[in-house]
Amino acid sequence: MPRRLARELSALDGTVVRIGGHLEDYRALGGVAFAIVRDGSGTVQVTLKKGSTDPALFALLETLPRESVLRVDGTVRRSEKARRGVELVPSAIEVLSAAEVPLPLGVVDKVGAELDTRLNHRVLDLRKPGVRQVFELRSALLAGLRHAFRARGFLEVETPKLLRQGAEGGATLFPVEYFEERAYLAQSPQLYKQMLMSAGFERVFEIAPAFRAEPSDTVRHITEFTSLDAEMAYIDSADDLRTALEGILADAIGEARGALAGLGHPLAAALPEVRTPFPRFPFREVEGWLGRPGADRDLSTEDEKKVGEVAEKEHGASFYYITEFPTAVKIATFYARRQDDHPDLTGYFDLGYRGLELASGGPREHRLARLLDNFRAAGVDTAGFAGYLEAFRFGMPPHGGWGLGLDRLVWVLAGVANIREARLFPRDRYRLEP
Ligand code: AMO
Repeated sequence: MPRRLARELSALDGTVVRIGGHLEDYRALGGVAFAIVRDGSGTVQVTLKKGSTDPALFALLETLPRESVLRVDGTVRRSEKARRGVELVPSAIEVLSAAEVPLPLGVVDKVGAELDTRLNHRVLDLRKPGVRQVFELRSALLAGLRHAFRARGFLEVETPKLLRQGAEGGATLFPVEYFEERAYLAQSPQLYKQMLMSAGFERVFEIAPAFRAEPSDTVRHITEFTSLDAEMAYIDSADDLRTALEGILADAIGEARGALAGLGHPLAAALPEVRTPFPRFPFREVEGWLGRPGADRDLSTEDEKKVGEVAEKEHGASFYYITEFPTAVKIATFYARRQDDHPDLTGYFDLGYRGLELASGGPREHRLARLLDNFRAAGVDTAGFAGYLEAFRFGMPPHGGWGLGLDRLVWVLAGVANIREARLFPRDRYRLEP
């Protein structure tokens, strides 16, 4: 007999079916007993009645630990009192896998456990429907993002994650023993997405893990995150990038909202109607709001929050760009192009959402001589960058791109408290397991 899902049963009144799932709860009340079985689509009430149900089934469920995995065969019957309007009257129950007792983490407990406890026992935590919903939102968003990129002619690519050199500064590189050599885990696909511009691919995107040895223990940093990267050739200005990015986000979030709403998903309403264009605030203006005009200092977390407040209060915007980062702030970003008419400014921008940096990007330096100047200014040795630099020697179109932290986007859209909750099995300074 093929297995049916909990959500299918309301249409199957009177039918003999098989279900499978975890035993969420069992309650005996005199002559009747109720077992709640949870599968990936919801729960089923299995109703046992003294006199008509095999007494062995009562005995089995009485002693079976919560969260054990069961298979139940039975008849679907209308019931006013059951949650979905139907219950299952069992004829046979088989235990497929018994759970140990006690459970280290309750699955239906109303009392919230500490995040650390939840992450230590993440498999049990993920069984909670509210936790699973975050990943349903994530999956819907990924589908929407892929469609939005493809609709704009972007090719999805995959670049190496084992590298000889990093692109985002030595402090956050993870070294790896690589036979007789030292390699590093990729902090970003930066160098490769640019090389693909020289390869003539023109528009690429990648959704892949990025690794940063990020020692700070914050709600916004993890050591393994999913980076959503894009690169576009023949751009005329940074605004070409911003227009593409905001359009992709608006389309992807809109598609995800539609898809989730169609399923009656509780998080559909959490996805905002995204209005474009997003306001653009030049960095020099933002420095004024922060009371330090011309200071050329990068934004701290507190600064970012302040900018988010101004965007919300004065511009009614959740999403916004901070544009034209000064060269002094981006000096380590050797691949960032300085403006030809304003060499103290780059075309670099951040995408913010209510005080959180979601993405950063900008036009790249595609002229080899100037790129080498940037390496020198950044104090970065070109040894180990031969493959990257070769891409500039045989014809490189002007180009630019951005990197967006997918976990940050899911975190804020799902409305969970910590970026770790947006990943199935997060990695941070103190967590390599589970
Ligand atoms: P950047 O270093 O700003 O830029 O990273 C891009 C985006 O990635 C996310 N992010 C992180 N998310 C979680 N935990 C972390 N430790 C973490 N570090 C970064 C953020 C950030 O905005 N190569 C450039 C992009 C480009 O210019 O195309 C880059 O990596 O959301």
